[in-house]
Amino acid sequence: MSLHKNGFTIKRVEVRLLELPLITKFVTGFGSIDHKETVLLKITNADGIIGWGEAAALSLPNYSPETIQTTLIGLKEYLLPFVINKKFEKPQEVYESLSTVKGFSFAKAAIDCAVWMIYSTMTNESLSINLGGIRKKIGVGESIGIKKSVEETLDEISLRVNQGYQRIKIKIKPGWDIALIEKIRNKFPDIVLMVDGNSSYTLKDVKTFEYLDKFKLLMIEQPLGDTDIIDHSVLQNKIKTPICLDESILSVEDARKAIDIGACKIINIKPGRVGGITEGKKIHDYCYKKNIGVWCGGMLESGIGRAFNIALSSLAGFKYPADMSPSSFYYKEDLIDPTYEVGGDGFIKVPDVPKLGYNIKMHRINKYTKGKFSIS
Ligand code: OSB
Ligand code: MG
Repeated sequence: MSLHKNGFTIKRVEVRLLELPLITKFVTGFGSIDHKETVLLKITNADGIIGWGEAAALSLPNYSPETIQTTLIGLKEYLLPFVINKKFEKPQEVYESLSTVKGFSFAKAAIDCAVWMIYSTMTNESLSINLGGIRKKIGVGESIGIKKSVEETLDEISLRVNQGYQRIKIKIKPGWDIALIEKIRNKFPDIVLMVDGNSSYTLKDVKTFEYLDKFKLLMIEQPLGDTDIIDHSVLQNKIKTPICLDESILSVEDARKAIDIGACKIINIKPGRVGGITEGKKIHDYCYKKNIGVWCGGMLESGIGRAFNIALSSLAGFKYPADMSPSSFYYKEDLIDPTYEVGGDGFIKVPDVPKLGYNIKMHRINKYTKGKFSIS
């Protein structure tokens, strides 16, 4: 630990915009993702140690107000000027130093994660160990988008269940819900099943959710609007199935308020949505104390972003499987090689080596880069 007793100074930051072609498009209650733009950040410290981070915002402001384009502006104009040439003692301080900038969670997450990777190199311990993780492997599930037909959905479920995925999450929207879930339950009475509404319902749809109660769903994720935590508490009072919040929770303070008013029983923690793994761990720690279950969601990140999701998921309170839709289903090639591997038991091994824990493929990053700039 002596290496970091003098802290570290962020000397250079390179920002890249990538476009990763999607083999399969991903359709949700908020719209369709046809190609995946993503932002990668490479931070170099004064000792030449490198850290990578990913801002996996979406191209359109449908899931969150931040988009790939505003991430780039946020990094360049508001966030990177705060950290460049500054000296920090602990990785958490970097995220804290950005607190006067509101929003830009995905951009902040990229910085935060890159700094944790540098810290992992400095301490010569894995990301998981640095975060206080205890799990050696994490359970995973798939998030299945809205398909053209029920049959296609059933086929996808069969495939993943046979591959070992521990739970199946189905995207729903008004008109693509009860009939679908009924058919899924008829064919798969015992699988661990949940749904995600991606904010596409309102309290006018209470009956739909009362009806869904009979399908033994593990949870219902973000049925109502992102700012509707009061309405979520009304809905939670009317149904037995636990509500899990995704879009509504951007910070540990949001988590505290949602839990206090009974808006949810479970929280989906995504490093990108909450500003990184520093804030993600805070939300975890708070929920752990309150006995609120958490799990790690995804944003179809490349393997670079996924590496941080996996490390975070190794904390004790991550008691439900993480969203880890298979890389090979969406991407012809990942930016890490080999990519994370889901075993037949539905677990991914948590890397026990320092840095990212996976090999970054620089030629692939270069191949998919559409633009870049750097600050030093
Ligand atoms: O709501 O969880 C979501 C992807 C993009 C935007 C929102 C969501 C998702 C997913 C993907 O469900 C899950 C994954 O990354 O495997
Ligand atoms: Mg969700």
